[in-house]
Amino acid sequence: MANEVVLLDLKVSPFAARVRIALEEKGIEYKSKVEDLSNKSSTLLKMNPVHQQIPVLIHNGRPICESMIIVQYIDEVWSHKPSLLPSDPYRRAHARFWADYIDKKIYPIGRNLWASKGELKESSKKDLIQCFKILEEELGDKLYFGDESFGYIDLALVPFYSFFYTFETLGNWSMAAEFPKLVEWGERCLQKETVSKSLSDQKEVYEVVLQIKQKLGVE
Ligand SMILES: N[C@@H](CCC(=O)N[C@@H](CS)C(=O)NCC(=O)O)C(=O)O
Repeated sequence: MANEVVLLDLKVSPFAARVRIALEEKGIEYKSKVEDLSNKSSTLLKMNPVHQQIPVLIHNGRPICESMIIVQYIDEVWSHKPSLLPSDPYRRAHARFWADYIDKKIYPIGRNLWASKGELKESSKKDLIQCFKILEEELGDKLYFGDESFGYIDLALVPFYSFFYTFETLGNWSMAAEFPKLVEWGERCLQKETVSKSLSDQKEVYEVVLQIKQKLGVE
């Protein structure tokens, strides 16, 4: 069977970045179709009618939606390459727990920090710092969240490394001073080509966030 792989994509999206990293980790050739979210394509609306969001992976014409579900699909279909999820059921559950924590906390709280002002911005700043404390503790002295090699939790979190400059600048704290282990971990992940070619530059993300803030009227 031919393997046609298309990704409905967007450079600065942390969710799309997860899928790009997974595809690179597995060495899969794919076609990236960049979406304009202010004018969504008919393909996006047809392939993800429920959420109408990117990323969508279209494998031989069939869509898979939601970034971490896509990553698991990639891991299962291209199983000849080293697995992103651990093989031990307990460690798999642990990896899924942390990916779920990142989804439930980092993006929504981080977005509240940069897309709001006043009380909500202040409370989001406190909440986000608390989340990073928890993640820094979970990482501890390990090289990667899973231990010795880059895996599922790292893949779920590392796209948010691109947002570190945005968070610290708009929240007025220093990631390197407060969370040195997370910053070192992010730099370590970036040494992998699969990661560096998939992530956006921190300043580029900041510029995009400033434009969105302007549109929302929360400069
Ligand atoms: N839970 C989704 C989140 C995807 C998401 O938020 N995508 C954003 C871009 S970063 C999007 O398509 N937004 C357009 C919209 O919501 O209309 C995932 O993990 O894939």
